Amino acid sequence: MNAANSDRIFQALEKFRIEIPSWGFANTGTRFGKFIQAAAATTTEEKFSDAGQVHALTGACPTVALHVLWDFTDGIQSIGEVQTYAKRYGVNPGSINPNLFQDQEYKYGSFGNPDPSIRARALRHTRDSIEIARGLQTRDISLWFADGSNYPGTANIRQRKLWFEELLKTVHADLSTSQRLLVEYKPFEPAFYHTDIADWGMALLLARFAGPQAKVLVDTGHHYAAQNIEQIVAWLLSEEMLGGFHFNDRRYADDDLTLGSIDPYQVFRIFHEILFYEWETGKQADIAYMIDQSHNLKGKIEAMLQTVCMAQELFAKACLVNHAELAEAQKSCDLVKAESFLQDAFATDVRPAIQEWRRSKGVQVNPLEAFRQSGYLERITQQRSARNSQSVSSYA
Ligand code: RM4
Ligand code: MN
Ligand code: MN
Repeated sequence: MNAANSDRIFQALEKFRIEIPSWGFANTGTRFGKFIQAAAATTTEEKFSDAGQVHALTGACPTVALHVLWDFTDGIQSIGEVQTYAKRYGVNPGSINPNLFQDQEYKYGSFGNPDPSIRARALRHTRDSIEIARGLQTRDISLWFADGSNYPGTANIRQRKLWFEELLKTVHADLSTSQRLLVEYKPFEPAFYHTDIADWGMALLLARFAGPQAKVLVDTGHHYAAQNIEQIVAWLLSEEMLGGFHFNDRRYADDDLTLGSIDPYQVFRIFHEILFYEWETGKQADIAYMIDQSHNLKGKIEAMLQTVCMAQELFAKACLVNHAELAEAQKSCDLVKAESFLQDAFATDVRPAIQEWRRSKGVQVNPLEAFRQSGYLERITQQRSARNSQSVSSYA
């Protein structure tokens, strides 16, 4: 690789930070049961400890996304505790994720629930979440709604849209100037007939309605199989409405598989659209890169390290596209040439340059290998296995 290219990779990696989710270290499962792992984290402190490991080994994950119900057992009162863990384990709180789907009350929805007292409860919880984010001085409140219905005719779709508009506007008014609301969409699951925020267009309309600090969050797993995700990304960039990503890969639906395990070229194309936008406009896209993966079978910390390394690799590949030449080829409709700029960048082995960057940062050249050598996994397995073995895996 020539010096110019390794320079580009250095610069790209310098600004590339990716947030890891606290829930990625906990036991998770499918609707048929959970597979318990002896080393899984069950407390907020353990999640911070594991996230701290990922950051220490990669130097690329300084923040951890938190789920209000799962990580703030005493709500707002837990802020101090979370701050202690952040300091202790060297990783800061990141996006705050309200939980509007787990409580029994939300069986028929949260913001879209026909019962005004349940909508009020959902509003209260979202406001508390904004308060928590403010207390922790974190910027993004990330909203995902399970709201929807399972059978035709059972929900007033238009009315629910109005309730969403009203409540999103109300919570937007609560934001401090530095905070943002991220609105996530998902076509189905847990609702199997209609989902209130099913796609990027609905999320975009609602975010616009809510106010200027609301943006769209693209979870890569939340699309129909044939959808062109990078086009959605390009449109959201063009509208200045792309707030962040939840990265994961999928084969069928919202599978939460490891990023790039099925289709790395797609992630590359997404990064390419972002970098091309930045080159063309001279603006820095203000995007929160986050991972949203729950690994049922793989070791959780290993899978997270694998994901971060893959994200860095694909981002580094995307930064090798020569934008000026690509723009020329596009203008003159030189199709093969234009396409080959992407293909050549994607085919480049960027790993040696990434290793150089890691060396220069004083982090592990091979984070996964270093983790295996570190003894951390053996230690937490010993500490946590007794508690985890008591975990319930069956839903019966
Ligand atoms: C959803 C979505 C959300 C996540 C929940 C637990 O599928 O991806 O971002 O918070 O799962
Ligand atoms: Mn998500
Ligand atoms: Mn999901």
